[in-house]
Amino acid sequence: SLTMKPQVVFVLGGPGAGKGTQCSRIVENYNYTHLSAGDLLRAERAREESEFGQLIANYIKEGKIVPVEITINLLRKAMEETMQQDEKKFRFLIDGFPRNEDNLEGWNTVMDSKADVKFVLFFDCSNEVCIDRCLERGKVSGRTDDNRESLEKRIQTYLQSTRPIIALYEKLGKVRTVDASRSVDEVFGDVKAILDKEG
Ligand code: UP5
Ligand code: MG
Repeated sequence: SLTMKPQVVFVLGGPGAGKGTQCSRIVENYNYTHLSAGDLLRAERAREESEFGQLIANYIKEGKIVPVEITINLLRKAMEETMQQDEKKFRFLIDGFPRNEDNLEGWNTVMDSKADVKFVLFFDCSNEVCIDRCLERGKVSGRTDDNRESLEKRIQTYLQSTRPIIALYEKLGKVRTVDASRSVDEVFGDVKAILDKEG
């Protein structure tokens, strides 16, 4: 049978910018599968037999970016499983990846020939709003990195490593930017306009 080449939208933005929230809204309204690199890493961390559990735990707490070999395998497996279960599910939102040069190199090596990156959906949000949202969530999330110390590091990593990746895609004309500091509904209004236009 004919298998479609996976169509990918990278979803980027600072910690707490609303990537996961908006991806959930997209999935409710469009034919996309949401894959959060962070969620996949947290699930791998929780797996008893994982040889990477401790490494992932340390990286996440320190707000550092896990070596791409680990992340890319999780993403590739999740994409393959999704398409094996339903070949019509070939559109993916890849949330929180690629975050640095290592990530981008890993993607280009393993996935570039296997998938098309349509564009980058960039949730633009001030550091202050990002920090406030994560600290608020930290009261109930149980996430090991929703505390002030980890958040400082996550913001630093975002500014130093991830912004340059977004800038690189910007030069290629591939970034669609949304002001993510507004309400969930307002942000999603802009997201819808972008997706309706891009198809
Ligand atoms: N909220 C959301 N939208 C709102 C709005 N418009 N107005 C008011 N509140 C809003 O939202 C965060 C919080 O804000 C929630 O409480 C939400 O209700 C509220 P969410 O949608 O979860 O934001 P998101 O951008 O997804 O925030 P998240 O914390 O998931 O972002 P990070 O990028 O920091 O986390 P991620 O899970 O992607 O990565 C965590 C760590 O994993 C990284 O620091 C890194 O150590 C590791 N990692 C890698 O190493 N490699 C990867 O490829 C990916 C992750
Ligand atoms: Mg998230």
